[in-house]
Amino acid sequence: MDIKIDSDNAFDQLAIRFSLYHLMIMTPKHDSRYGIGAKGLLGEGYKGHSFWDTELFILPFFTYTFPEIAKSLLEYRYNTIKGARKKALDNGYKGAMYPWESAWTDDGEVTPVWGAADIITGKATKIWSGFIEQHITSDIAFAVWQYYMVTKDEDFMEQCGYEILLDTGIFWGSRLEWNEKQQLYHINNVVGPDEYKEHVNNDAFTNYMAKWCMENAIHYYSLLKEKESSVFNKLNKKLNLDEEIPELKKKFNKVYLPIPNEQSVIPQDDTYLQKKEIDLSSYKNQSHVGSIFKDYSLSQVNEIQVSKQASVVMLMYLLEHKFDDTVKKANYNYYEPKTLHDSSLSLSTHAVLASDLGNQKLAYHLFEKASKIDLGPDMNTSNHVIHAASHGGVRMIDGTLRINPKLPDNINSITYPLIWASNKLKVQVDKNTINITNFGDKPISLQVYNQEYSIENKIKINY
Ligand code: IFM
Repeated sequence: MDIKIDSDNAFDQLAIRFSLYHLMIMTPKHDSRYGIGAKGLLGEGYKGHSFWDTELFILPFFTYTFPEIAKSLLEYRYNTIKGARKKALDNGYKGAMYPWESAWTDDGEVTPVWGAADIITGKATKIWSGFIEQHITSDIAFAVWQYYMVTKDEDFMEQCGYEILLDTGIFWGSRLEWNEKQQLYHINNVVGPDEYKEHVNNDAFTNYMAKWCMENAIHYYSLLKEKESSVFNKLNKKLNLDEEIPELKKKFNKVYLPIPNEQSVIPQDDTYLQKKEIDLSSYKNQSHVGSIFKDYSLSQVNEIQVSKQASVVMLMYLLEHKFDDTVKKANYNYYEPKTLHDSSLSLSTHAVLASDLGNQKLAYHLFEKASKIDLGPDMNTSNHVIHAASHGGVRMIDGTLRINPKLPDNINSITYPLIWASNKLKVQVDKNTINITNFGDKPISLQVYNQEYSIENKIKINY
């Protein structure tokens, strides 16, 4: 699993190994009744609960290097599906609505209801995430699909994966709200990944990911039905697929997605772009996260164009093939200056997108900042123990392995292992060449800088 970095700054290698070490020690590999706590193994921050941090930020590392561990983590989500169904039912929906925070397998939703005191009223602030931060349901489906695309593990899909993909799609179908005026389905009253905006309608990340989740459910329903497999019959009986999925299909084309405006900016939600703008410089230069709450309460922050963490930018990273570079750049440039990176999940996503957009200097700067969250000179950043998710990190685009390295100036080479469909690979990247060795017994296909390659043993590509 070692990622070797030859960098002018020796700290980079240390930081990567620090992350690898924590990823390995904090993950319960032995028992799929446990997930990863958002603060790792070292302490009790977030009560050891599992969030979307696992599926979108940590799991890719395991999917590409230790697929059996990734499988165990996904089985944990399968083991909690009962609680997800209960949550859906309690809220008047169908299917599986995953808890925002998850603990023991049949606990269901465990997000605390009350948090820190509001600086204006002195009263405890309600934590809405457990009620309305719902994108986790699509995030889990996305991770299942990503694991399947990378590993081709049909066995897991038959035991657990298809059921998660189908039942999460069914949830979203029942969650949609018809908007008579627009003649479209909306998703109202949610918290998206940007937790500084509560009770918003049509959060871009939530809507796009929900639509992706529905599309995936429809796709796998058709595929399984066509094969007339025993899995189909079992799931059809359990989830009433022949009724639910045609219903979902009818709604699918009418799901509203916020589209880029004239400046190519996708509105983060129905009201974000109309909110007031303030000078954020002191908060952008803060030494400790959350400094905005010394001046504003959460409900005041709700009315300002300021974001806690990557939200539209996170969407551009996950569904990157759906947006062109103009849109990616416009959104990055619009939202990053308004983002305080008050969540440790934010810097790594921005670093990857900055690199995609060709700004290697910025990408390296953000990578450095991200790697100092738990390992930097400011000891207070880890008061509540490490930030598990900022130690995750590699890409598969729509089922295809893609390697598009862009080394920042101070990094001379990177070497890392990967497992693709049970084939072990070694990737070595330096300033001008990429060497890929396939130790497996099957040739693998992949894309490097938009060129298709098939690798049986070894390939050297000059770039
Ligand atoms: O899941 C995250 C969330 O995105 C931001 N607040 C902290 C959670 C746990 O890390």
